[in-house]
Amino acid sequence: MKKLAVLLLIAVALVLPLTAGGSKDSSSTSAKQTVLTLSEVHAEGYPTTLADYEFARLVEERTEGRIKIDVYSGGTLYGEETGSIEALQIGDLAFARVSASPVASYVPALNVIQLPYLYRDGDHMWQVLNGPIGQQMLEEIQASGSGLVGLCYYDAGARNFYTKTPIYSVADMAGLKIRLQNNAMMVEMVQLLGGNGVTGIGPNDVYSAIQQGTIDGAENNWPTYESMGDYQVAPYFVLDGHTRVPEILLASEAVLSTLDPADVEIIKECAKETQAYEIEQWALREASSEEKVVSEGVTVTELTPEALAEFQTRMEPLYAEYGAGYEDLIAEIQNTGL
Ligand code: BDP
Repeated sequence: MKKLAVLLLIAVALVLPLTAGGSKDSSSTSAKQTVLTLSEVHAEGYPTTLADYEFARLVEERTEGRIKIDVYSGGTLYGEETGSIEALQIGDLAFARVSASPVASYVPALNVIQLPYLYRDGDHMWQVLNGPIGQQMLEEIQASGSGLVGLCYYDAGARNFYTKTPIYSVADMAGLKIRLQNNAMMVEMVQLLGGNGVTGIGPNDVYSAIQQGTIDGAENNWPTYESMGDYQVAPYFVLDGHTRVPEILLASEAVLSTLDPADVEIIKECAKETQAYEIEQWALREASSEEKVVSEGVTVTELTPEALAEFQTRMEPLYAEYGAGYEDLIAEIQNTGL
């Protein structure tokens, strides 16, 4: 009988998960394995989702199965990244792959690395992000006391406006309701262009918001425009390239603090290793998404140098406001690679 009771106890310990991070979260531990959750708004097969799975695979392998990460894609856990960020802060969620844009509401310094027209191109951005400035910014996420830990950056290309009517110049933006990520700086950006920024709509709901007329358009990169199907309801895509906003893989400080510090180091190492993989996947998908939407009839507008210059000069007040106190840093970013 005693033997049976011991066996039963072992079975219960193995099967019944205890909460990790002292919360009601999906993060759980058993005697053998800690199971953690990662939230992702993108669908299966999207570059960031592929990188999430690669991260999970590496962590499980390197911790010899002590840590397992379950990826929830397609926004099934949190359709809005702000929700996942808040869950990380209170330890209700272990990881979230998000855009740097909504993170800036919690770590304002992050606005500096996503100011409109800051980078000359993708290479310039990567030189900055993978150099001391970018790494310092990643550290700043935790140092700011946000409860968030920045693990690594991923590529998300350039963001462009897409609408139901064509845009050839700033004048065509007048009065347009444009969906934006939850970031006050971006709302002001659209205001400076004469439009109205709308926040609070998750990326998976942009299609129906355009279809229903709640908004006139949105802004994003080629893969999101294609993957979410938005090109079917807003078929004009203007190559204004207003921002390059990197993705960030975030962890919950509260959840990480429940793990063995050696495993936390492994987690950080694995995340960094997935960056090159995501960038590779990104390049492939950026090209194939563009090709797909163009073949399905999207009108791509290239701005004349004069029209583009006007988009850029309209951003001056944004630099004055959000760049205040960061003038040297902005100059250093601008001079990187020159
Ligand atoms: C995409 C990002 C995703 C954001 C989305 C958005 O990959 O993380 O949630 O934009 O606009 O490019 O909300």
